[in-house]
Amino acid sequence: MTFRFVHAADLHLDSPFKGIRETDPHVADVLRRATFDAYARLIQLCLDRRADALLVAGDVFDGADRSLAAQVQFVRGLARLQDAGIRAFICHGNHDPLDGWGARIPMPSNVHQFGESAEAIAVDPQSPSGPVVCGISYPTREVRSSLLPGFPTREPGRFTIGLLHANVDASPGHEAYAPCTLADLTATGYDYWALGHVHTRTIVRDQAPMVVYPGNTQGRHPNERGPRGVYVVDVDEQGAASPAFVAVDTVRWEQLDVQIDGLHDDSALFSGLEDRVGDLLTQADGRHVVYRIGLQGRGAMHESLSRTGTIDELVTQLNATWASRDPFAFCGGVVDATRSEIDREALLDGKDFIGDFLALTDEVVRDEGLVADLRQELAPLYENARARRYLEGSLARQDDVRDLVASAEDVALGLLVDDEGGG
Ligand SMILES: [Mn+2]
Repeated sequence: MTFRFVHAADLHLDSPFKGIRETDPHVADVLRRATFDAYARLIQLCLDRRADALLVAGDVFDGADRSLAAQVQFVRGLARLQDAGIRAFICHGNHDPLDGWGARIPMPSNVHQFGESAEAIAVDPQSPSGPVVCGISYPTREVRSSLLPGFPTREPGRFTIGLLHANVDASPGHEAYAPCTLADLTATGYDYWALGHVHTRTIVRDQAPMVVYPGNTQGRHPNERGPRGVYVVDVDEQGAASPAFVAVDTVRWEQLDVQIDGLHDDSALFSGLEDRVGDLLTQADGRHVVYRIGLQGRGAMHESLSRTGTIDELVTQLNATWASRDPFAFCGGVVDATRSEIDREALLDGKDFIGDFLALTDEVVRDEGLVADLRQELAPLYENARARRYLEGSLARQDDVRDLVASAEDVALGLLVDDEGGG
């Protein structure tokens, strides 16, 4: 027996894009189509790889009031699979529960849509020992208990896939819908759990039963960065081979973090950014890129960036160069977290609180006795199991204490200077 399936989830068709401050028409058009284009690539992948089945683990649509355009395009893609003799198995999740269906468009006969009771469906009805897909759909948006108890028991000798939209082991950052644990999934004895819901691809368990989130097919906001796609899985008598990731996204979200320390003029910052944007495009494998810039650090550039209009100007210039290319790189926003430069020597000479504070830290690190005292005082903290989790390094050497004092001075100085109106 050989069997190849494509595992996808969280298509979120017709999803609006969040976190873009302004958008030019060309970029807006690509973004509007992005979830559909990713879906088209997914269908083409199934055809090119001659898959036996496509599995979609929920959140096909973005909203319960799914758009007609999304439904029509979804069915159209499935019909292309039907023409090639490829089966499709779909379950619905919290974004597209069964009670949210608006227009009911008939599905092609190659498609099995799971209902609100779990059931086992043979991939090939003619083959009594072939692979089986067991799945269930959310009847309604809020499913707060595990859906696993309703799943059929595994038929011996048949490769069995579970298809489910669920939060395993309370994955943070995702609603606790259909919560279950990895142990629960393992206990079913299935061969592969094709999951959806967590948007970042994760192989939770890499041996039978494999437990896999493919992530969404298209990133939709600044926190869904990097390549997005699906897994292709080959199965033979030995079981499933390692899932192979294939990107199907059309637009990639990226983050450019830039330190302004040591930069002295706008043109140095700008040309540095130009280079980084070029790199982003080179690394994006032919995809469009939407990126945000995070400006950090302390330096002379802070004053210039704080002037009204400077950052808008920067974005305008970058987009003038890169946003009209094909593929484009579009700057969707800038977060300026820069701070003003600190002249420690000048502050140390000051006859104020900051000057006294710096003189004190200098005194502490010079005095072996004070360093030893401090080390003794801090030792219990470093031995405390809970505090340990938040502490880096150790206090094994006297110099570790000096490093700690230097870091503390840095933090305190930043707060003190900014508090006094320095930026
Ligand atoms: Mn989702």
